[in-house]
Amino acid sequence: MPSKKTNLSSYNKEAIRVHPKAMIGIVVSEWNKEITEKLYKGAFDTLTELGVKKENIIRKNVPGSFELPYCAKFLLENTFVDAVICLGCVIQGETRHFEFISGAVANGIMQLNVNQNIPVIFGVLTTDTTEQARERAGGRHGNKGTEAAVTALKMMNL
Ligand code: DLZ
Repeated sequence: MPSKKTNLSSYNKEAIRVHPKAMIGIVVSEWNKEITEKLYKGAFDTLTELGVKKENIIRKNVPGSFELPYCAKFLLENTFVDAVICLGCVIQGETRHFEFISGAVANGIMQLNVNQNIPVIFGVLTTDTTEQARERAGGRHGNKGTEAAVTALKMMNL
């Protein structure tokens, strides 16, 4: 059971089943690219390690996290993905962009989940500082891209 102390970055491989034809979409925000590329690597490596074929992973880039729900919807409507993982990083700045963007993307992804039948995973870091984001993109707090990948596979198994 994941908690504040044990997160999904450490997972039980045996407990996760992957269909050989599983197809996953990953949408990556280009804003804070240093972080989101690490999230992507975490997600991609985890999916392939657990049995998803490289050629069955569709990557799409978007300019910022705000655009993640649109692109997730695009993949749901135009491809045969079994899950979509949205990866982004919103860092608190001097303006109120932070609240608007993180609220909108969380809400947009939640709406996709309740309105259709394919899981869309929220892999968006919302941090006060770049350092906090680094710690969650392969640093001492694990990699939230890995966690998003494990979550996608678990949701596909429901
Ligand atoms: C504009 C903006 C700002 C200020 N900060 C971030 C951020 O920290 N993380 C992120 O993913 N995107 C940011 N953006 C860009 C918006 O997500 C969006 O791409 C633009 O507002 C255009 O719609």
